[in-house]
Amino acid sequence: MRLEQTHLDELEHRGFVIVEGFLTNDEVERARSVMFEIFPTPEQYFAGPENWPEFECSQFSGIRLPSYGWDLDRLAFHPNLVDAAERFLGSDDLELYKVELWAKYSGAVDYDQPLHRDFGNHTLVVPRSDGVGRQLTSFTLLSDVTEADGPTKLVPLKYSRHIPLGVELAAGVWPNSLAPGELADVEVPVVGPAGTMLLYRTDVFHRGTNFTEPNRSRFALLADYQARGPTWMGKVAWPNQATKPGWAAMIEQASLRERDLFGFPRVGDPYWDDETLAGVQRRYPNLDLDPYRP
Ligand SMILES: O=C(O)CCC(=O)C(=O)O
Repeated sequence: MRLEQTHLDELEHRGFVIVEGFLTNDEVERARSVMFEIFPTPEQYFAGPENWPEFECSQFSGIRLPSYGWDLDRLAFHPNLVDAAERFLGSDDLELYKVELWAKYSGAVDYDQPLHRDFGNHTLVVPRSDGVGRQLTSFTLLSDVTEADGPTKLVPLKYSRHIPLGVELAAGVWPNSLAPGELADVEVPVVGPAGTMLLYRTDVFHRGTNFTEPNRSRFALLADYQARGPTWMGKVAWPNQATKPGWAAMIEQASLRERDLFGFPRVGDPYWDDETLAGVQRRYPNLDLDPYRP
């Protein structure tokens, strides 16, 4: 679904927007079949949680970085997500600065988090209040999420604008300066069917929450965007992922524009010469390099 201007206005003023039906059912089903090659299905997991001790290490141990497989990879640069990022960030020169696939299973670990703002580990400084040079973070739900499924909870900006940016970080407390329970009465849970999109600003207080029933699970793909340029913002260094299985296949299948989102050298960049073309072709044997030839 292409986002309406009203969605982007809500993102701007409330600090987040929850969009049901962002993905088609077919897109969800294809992504889930790739995902369950990576993670156990709920049925597999709950048949023997002791077989999957890796999910018990920490609440973040269910996070996998790309590449996953095309039908899942493509959700990180879904045309309607890129379109929303372009419109919200006011630029078509975008950088996809983080992608994570996150599986959570009830009972594996304590998933509760304090309220925090994501800019703490997405920038070296603080976001500008006029929005210049800002970032956009997203969760695409890949399972149905109810109140029992550990939904993300967010605080509309109007309840937190009075809390100066950076106080929690200056105090050296990650990631929260709010007392437990503070603002709990105004938290909004991100519930919805698989295929729902959450977009939020990095200056919005939010938190992960615990499952409240057994045998529940939650799966989501997180993809974050910023306009290319500032050296003080980001999260994942793509070259550090580029030797992973599936990476070459993803880059080969991606369009010129999609490769650009990862920072791949552009058409016309002086990087390209006969030697680099030959080397890149060896590294990505199925990549059509013709557009890059000087
Ligand atoms: O998983 C979630 O629902 C939120 C996680 C989160 O906010 C974080 O880890 O920073």
